[in-house]
Amino acid sequence: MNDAIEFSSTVSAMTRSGILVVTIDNAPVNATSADVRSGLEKALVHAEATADVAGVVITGAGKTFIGGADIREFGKPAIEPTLPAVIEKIEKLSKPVIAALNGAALGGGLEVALACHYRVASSTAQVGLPEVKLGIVPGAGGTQRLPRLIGIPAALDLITSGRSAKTDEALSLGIIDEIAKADLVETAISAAQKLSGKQLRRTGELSIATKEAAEIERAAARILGRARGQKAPAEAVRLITSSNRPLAEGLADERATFLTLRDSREAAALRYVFFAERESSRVEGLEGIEPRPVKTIGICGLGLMGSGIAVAALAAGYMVIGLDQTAEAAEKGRERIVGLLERNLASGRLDQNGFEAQKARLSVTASDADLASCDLVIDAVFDDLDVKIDLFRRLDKVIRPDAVLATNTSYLNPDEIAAATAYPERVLGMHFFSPAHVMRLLEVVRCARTAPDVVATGLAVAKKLRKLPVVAGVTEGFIGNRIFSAYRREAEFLLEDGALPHEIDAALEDYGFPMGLFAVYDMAGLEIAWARRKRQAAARDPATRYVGIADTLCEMGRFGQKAGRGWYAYPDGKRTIDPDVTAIIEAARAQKGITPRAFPKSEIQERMLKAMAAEGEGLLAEGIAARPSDIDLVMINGYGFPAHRGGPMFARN
Ligand code: T1G
Repeated sequence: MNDAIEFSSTVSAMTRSGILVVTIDNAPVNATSADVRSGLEKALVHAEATADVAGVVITGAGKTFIGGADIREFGKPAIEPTLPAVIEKIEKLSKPVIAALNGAALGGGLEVALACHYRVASSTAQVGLPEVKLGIVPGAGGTQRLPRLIGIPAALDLITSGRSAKTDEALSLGIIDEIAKADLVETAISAAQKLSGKQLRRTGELSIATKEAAEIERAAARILGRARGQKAPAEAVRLITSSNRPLAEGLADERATFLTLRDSREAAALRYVFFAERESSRVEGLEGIEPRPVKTIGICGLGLMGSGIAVAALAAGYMVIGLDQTAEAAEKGRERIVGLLERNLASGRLDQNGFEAQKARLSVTASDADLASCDLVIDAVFDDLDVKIDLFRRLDKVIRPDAVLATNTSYLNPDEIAAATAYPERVLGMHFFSPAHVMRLLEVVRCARTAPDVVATGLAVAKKLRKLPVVAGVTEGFIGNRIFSAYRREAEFLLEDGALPHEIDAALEDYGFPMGLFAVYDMAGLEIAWARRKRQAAARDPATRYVGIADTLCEMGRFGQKAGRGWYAYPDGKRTIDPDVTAIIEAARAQKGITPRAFPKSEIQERMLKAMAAEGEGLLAEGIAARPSDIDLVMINGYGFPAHRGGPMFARN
């Protein structure tokens, strides 16, 4: 072993047993920045020119191999060498180049590995080409080399979903050649020694199996159907399914497509979302504040929300104590939770050991006193102020003064709940979205008297639950439901002005929402919002515009899908435009003397976006939301706003 050679400030190497071991050390994720690329290129030139170097191993420092190209360089002037140029050099080197995957090999990171002549991975590594999640396609050979290695159908699945594959799957697919049983780099060095002087397997020269034409067509159709108009998945399909052509031709097409998409609005939106997700848990005033330790979580109310929260907490490794009003109800809650765990087991998301371990960490009770050992208690009982205040007063008596109390209310004022307790500083809102074990979004609501370390605890627990936390202040509906109310209000104004529910829904689906507002409304049921409107009626300002059409539907028992009719009718469960609803809307217009007019999709979309962004401005001005990107994350992760549009605040720019 000789001295280290610095090929750049982020790339160094040592020769070990005649093999040049090149390490990329570019925190935090070893992204292939300009410095990494030039360092790699110099290392390859050195290896090629140095007689006593028989091969090369490339690996990363820390827990990541290469997290991809440096996204922060996007949109900036290109600096040579480009990643494709470095990758071509790897593939064409006359000496074996081994990729030693010490952790995540994503995007450009996997593309580097694909150009190597052999890939060995540690058992904790993961591989993927997530570029479509950034509105782009792999731009350094991924769409051309991956199909050569694993076939078109498997490449289509990985690239158009952007998902990662763990090492077992990567080995069975043929992406990697070996999982290191001993030291990773030693394993790679011996692979290089074995391949030295041998015919090297260059991925780019491999031919592509073409026998699965029908399967490929079916897969492509499915993917395009799911893309909902996004460009990147469609371009990825085109590049992968046409990869059976000369490599250079495919690479040139891929690169041109990558560069076009990279500079697109869609990619800018998804990059914005990428960094926004990493920003959301950075909260002013919490720098250096340690969260309180949480090992055991109590959950009050084991209905739909409570059982979902319990499953998320068990999956995150917490002890869970579920409380319900009676022993029967508590037992029903356990069955519901265990039922969800069994579903995870059946779908392979959980193995038998995991299932047993999670079940073992769950206990249920009908006695408040059994929550005494909890570090955090989350209320998921019926959304009624008196019910919640009574519960919090009872909990105050049994749990430790330093334990944290959280309410999952969606619309009540958590300040009023906190004020009813002995230690309001330990109360905050943790607003989960249904189903709570699936939906990523978690609004962490800071009440007027919530202590900073309690907010920090909410954020830390959210991260451990693998949720996307967004901090919100106290207002009716916090960030999400407040914007949703504005969005719903504008949609109802449009109804009076001349549009119909299916036209508004079509405009929203055309924009990229998975489902239009009125269809969502019918699915969720109209009665909860009606009850709230009735509660608010006395305080409503008669001067503000109010649309009573939804009230009329509710008075007629049209509560939505489960009632067989709402904004739509559901003969045999199928959503159908209902002329009765059109008549109700026309009558409402006539009553107000409104002359309806037709609305093109674009105008409907514009009015809806404007209403959401205007409400967002209000939230920022009131300090309820800390930054526009937090509002966008809430709407994308909680209300189906298409991520490739960036969210209502991004979209207004
Ligand atoms: N470029 C620049 N910064 C990045 C980055 C990247 N590729 N990946 C992560 N970061 C930053 C991130 O913003 C954060 O910064 C810090 O690293 C830690 O990230 C040609 C063009 C690798 C699994 O899409 O999935 O290659 O907030 O909190 O949870 O085909 O980061 O601390 O200032 O997420 O440990 C394709 C993106 C790029 C992978 C690590 N690659 N990254 O997760 O840390 S496009 C990706 C991730 C491409 C080529 C194309 C994850 C991770 P800060 P983190 P983590």
